[in-house]
Amino acid sequence: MNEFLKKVKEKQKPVGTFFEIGGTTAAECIARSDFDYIIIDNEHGTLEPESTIDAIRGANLGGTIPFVRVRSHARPAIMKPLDVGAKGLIIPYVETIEQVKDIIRWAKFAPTGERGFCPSRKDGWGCDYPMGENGLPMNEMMEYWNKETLVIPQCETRGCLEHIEEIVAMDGVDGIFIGPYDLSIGMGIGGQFDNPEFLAAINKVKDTCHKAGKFVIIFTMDPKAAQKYYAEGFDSVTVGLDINYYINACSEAARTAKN
Ligand code: 3PY
Ligand code: MG
Repeated sequence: MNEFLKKVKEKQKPVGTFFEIGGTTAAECIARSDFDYIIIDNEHGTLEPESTIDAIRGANLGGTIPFVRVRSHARPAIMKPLDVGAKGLIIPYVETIEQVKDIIRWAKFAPTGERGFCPSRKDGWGCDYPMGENGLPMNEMMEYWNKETLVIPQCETRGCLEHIEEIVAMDGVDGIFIGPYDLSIGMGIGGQFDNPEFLAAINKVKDTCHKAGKFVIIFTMDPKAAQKYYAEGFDSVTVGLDINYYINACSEAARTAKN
């Protein structure tokens, strides 16, 4: 079973952070911390396919779960992170059911979707899950990967919020990631995370996910807010960006030295 899904099912409160700094060493270091997963950010971050594979290697070495936030909904942007070993995709700015159908098409193998197959890093270039006479039949391998790699659209537009029941019900959508900044901007109440309208929206997303047997992740910059989200029943919280932890720790050390 996908390691993140296992932690969700066991109510372990998996906590993650965005990986923006880049580099195998930085990924390996953050993977040694208590974060259960990192989201290698190809949307707001600067990472490209080649730097993404390096970050995934670092995450694997340090022992954390590598997710990738993709840069677009196009086939190469969806397929490549999965081929190089991402265990799940966070898909930003989903607005329509049609978009989600396309994302599933590229991210999941048949019969759920139409993901293309080639031995690649995900399966040790065919060494980990050999095909053929002594290996797994192709259909079993596709079924394995469909379960192992998660498709997690972001709910951060009015469109996604309005269609949340249909989106969450889709076979191939494993869970939802709430992007509070963009969602609140889309609702015309940017940054008002205590606004009753915003709270009603995120609770609706959470309840809809749970009714459909899917998980829900929410982002916050504030670790204290994460405690509240777990208490309210969110399955996972992504807290902040690695880059801020780095800046803050450096500043704190310098300030302490001077005082
Ligand atoms: C948002 O809050 O819009 C996000 O996408 C979190 O990164
Ligand atoms: Mg966003």
